[in-house]
Amino acid sequence: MEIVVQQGDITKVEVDAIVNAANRSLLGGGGVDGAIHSAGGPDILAATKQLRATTVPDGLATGDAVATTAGKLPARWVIHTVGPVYAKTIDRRDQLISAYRRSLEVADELGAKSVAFPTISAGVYGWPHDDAVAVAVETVRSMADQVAVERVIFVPFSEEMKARYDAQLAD
Ligand code: AR6
Repeated sequence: MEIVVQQGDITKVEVDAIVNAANRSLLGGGGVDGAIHSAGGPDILAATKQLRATTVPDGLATGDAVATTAGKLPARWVIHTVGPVYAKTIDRRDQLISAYRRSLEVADELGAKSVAFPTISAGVYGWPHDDAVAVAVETVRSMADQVAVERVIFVPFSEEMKARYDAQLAD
């Protein structure tokens, strides 16, 4: 598996699947979730509503992932995952690891060869940036031989986050 970093807007990345840092409702929000729904158009929301009406009536569990169409985005699928909200006194790191693992497993089931990830939980959900990037890189690396995904693209929004990925990947 090739792992690369490409700073910018994940909605513009040409890949088989882009991962969305969604919330349990799957019905949209701010941050990267809002950007994906607004760039991808209404087909994505129609598909997540359909999931809520069928397979995940109570919403998606934190750490799990599901796929929908990518609508007008230059990708075939959006894989919606839900990272944990950061809390100083509760260790939710396993849920963050699970969000990456399940996203890659769903990508593998779809037959996606290239997958782009935002930094899950690092925005509204408040995860410390250094650890958010460490979990992202460690988890994807640990799964490299378990999935047929050939290329993972980490897409940091800011230069500060790009530098963190570069440092983590150089280790
Ligand atoms: N491309 C790449 N990265 C982005 C983009 C973009 N277009 N926009 C933001 N980021 P967040 P979370 C970065 O808050 O912390 C939503 O309301 C951002 O700078 O999007 O998992 C959901 O509905 C940060 O580094 O996701 C949930 O309610 C990273 O993406 C909640 O936010 C993740 O920030 C999820 O919070």
